[in-house]
Amino acid sequence: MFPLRRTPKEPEIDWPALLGLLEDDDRRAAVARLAPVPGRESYLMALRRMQSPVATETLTAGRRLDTAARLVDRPTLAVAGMLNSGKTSLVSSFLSPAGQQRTLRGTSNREGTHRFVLWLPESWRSDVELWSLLVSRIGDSLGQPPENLAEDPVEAAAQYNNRSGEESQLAVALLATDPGLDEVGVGLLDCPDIVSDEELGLGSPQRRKELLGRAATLCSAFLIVSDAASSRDTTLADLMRIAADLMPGVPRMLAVNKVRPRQTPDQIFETFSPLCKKNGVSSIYAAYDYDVPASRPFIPQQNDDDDGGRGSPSRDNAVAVGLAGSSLDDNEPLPVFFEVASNPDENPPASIDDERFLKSLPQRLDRGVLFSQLHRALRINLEKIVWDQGLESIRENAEASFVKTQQCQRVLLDASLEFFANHNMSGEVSELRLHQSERIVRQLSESFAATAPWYARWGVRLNATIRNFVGGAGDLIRSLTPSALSQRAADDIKGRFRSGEYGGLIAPERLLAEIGRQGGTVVLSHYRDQHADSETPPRQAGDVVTGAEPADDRSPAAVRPRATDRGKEDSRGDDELLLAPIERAVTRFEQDDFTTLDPRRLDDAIRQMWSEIPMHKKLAHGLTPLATILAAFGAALMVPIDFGHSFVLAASIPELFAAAGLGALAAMWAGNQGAREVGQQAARQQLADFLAVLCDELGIARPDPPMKVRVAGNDVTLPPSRITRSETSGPSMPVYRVRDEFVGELQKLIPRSAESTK
Ligand SMILES: Nc1nc2c(ncn2[C@@H]2O[C@H](COP(=O)(O)OP(=O)(O)OP(=O)(O)O)[C@@H](O)[C@H]2O)c(=O)[nH]1
Ligand SMILES: [Mg+2]
Repeated sequence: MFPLRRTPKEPEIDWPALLGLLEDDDRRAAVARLAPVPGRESYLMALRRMQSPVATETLTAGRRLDTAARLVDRPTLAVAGMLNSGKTSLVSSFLSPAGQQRTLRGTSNREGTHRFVLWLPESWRSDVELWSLLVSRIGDSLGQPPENLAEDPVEAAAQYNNRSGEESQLAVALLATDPGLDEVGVGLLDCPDIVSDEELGLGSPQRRKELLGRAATLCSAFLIVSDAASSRDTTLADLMRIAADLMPGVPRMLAVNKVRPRQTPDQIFETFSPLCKKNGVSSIYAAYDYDVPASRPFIPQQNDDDDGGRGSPSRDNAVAVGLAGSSLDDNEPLPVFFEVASNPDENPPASIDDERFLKSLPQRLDRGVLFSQLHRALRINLEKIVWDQGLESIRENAEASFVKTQQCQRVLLDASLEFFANHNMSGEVSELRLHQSERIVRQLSESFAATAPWYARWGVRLNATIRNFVGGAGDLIRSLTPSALSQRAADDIKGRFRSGEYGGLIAPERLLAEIGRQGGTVVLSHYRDQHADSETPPRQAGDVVTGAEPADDRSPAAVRPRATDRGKEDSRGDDELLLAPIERAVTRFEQDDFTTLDPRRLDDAIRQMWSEIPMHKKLAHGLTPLATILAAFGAALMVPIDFGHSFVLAASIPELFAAAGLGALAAMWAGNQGAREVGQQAARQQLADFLAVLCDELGIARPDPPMKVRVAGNDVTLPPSRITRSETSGPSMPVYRVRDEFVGELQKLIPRSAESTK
């Protein structure tokens, strides 16, 4: 027995399980949201957030595949063959009497089949979803949607024969259902012959062959019908070759009809088997000419009642009556096909068991084959949607969120550096500046006062230690500038800070202007988007756009003009939105900056410095060095107070000295590695803290990993911020990452096959 069943190699996709994964927003979630609030998103949620149509496409493709998987149980047998060989008669033999009436049989051209007629079990109509999928599948394979075969035999005959005479009709399959096929559970495709002359105008042999090829993709087996006299006909050889070419993996069988009694079944076998072997045809069936009484001894009778009934009893009666050569209700007799064997002993009707009747063939067909091709196409489609479209756009979106966040962080760092860094003539950062917080000023003044030699302290009303300073900045300033002279000196120095001659005075407006200058209003698109949202129809806030800048591409240009096109008023609007969070950031930094200088290293550095100052050298007029130094510290504290809150002065220690006119001291400090490092270390911490607070308030994730700054030709990594993260109530720019756990699970449930990557 030939192997009719082929093992399906296609990977099975469990759609409900896959859907579960695509909806999972927990353990197997597709996306991790890292900022602003950590969380997880499922594949479908992520696509919906991105407003991607792929979410719906995935669901549609999945459902189609799922439906197609259920069509696997619905095989169809192609019945093709020689002109007038009895193809339609063979198909008829499976139908109910009513169905038989709707077929068209006969030798004249008016009785020829000139359309593809697909007979399906009546029961297949009951599942509406499956039926429509089936119908669309038929349409897809032939290129035109099918047409129903009329219930009325006369009309049906006209359709069968294509009496409307249009060649194009050849591609419109006729679709009929019949209860006679319910038991066997297969469809039968009654094909037109492929030799009918072009002159008929009903499709050239070439066109018929081409359509046969397409129709063949619907079928899970191919039955070639020939009459006994055609064993040497080249058309038969052609047909066999075509079938082999069209459906290489599909079982092919030969049905020899109208066998005359002078040929025994084994002779039939002998006659046709060389051709069959050559073309990979696996079985030979034969039916004796029912019109010849001498055939009767050769015609076996299948007993349907024993096996639970493979056909309708009425049809069996028709066949049985047919065998007797008479007719029933206008029904013509029908041929009875059985498999012939090479051994004559196996061919007498009595030794033909049920398996050898053609009517048993459907039971033995591989039901997985019919829709395997469709199934495969749908699986690849789903695979492509999920992997190449869905996951890919989620990935791009996540990458874009990273890139955008990094751009924002870079802008904020560069803007901060304008204040927090001292730049040399060529614009490079030569040193970082310290936020001259009360804490830092207090530390510096204490250390300078405690270590100062006697000559330096002259005229300063301070004890050896000023560690008993109490109260706020005001008290500290009074202690630092105790005399009218030192106050005047402090005022002068203050003027130099305020004018920007020394240090960086961080005022929210100036920081905003700097952020703007660095391109911040473009990269901080979440602010612009929110602004635009309040003017235009609502859109999801915090949504990061996939792909390249600018983000404006997303909304119709008509509703929202591009940033560059907008007038000054609009950009002022954007600036106003940014000002409040920047103000909050500066104030918060001012309050939360607890950075101190390393006290031991500070004292060491200052002590060493004092020792290096030549005792006799007058460093300033009127005031001793210590008094001048303290006046400079006092001035540094006064600057922000003068402006009110949310101002921060950043200045390096050498800058403080330089502003106080202590150039030699400035050079000395800058030249002493230990001294320089003690200031730079604290400055790095402060810069990191300032950046972190700025990020928090502007709704941008803090840099992770920490950012680098190039200082005096070296890459310096900023430390992690010590200020606790706070959430902004304003717009934020989320950061997403695709989770490996999801990709791993996806690979298990819908493996990426080689075909889909083509
Ligand atoms: N004598 C005899 N006639 C048969 C037998 N089987 C079919 N026929 C007749 O052969 C003629 C052609 O049969 P169809 O079933 O229409 O053949 P077909 O292959 O569908 O024909 P086309 O579709 O026109 O190619 C009909 O008149 C049938 O009655 C048989 O075993 N013996
Ligand atoms: Mg026919």
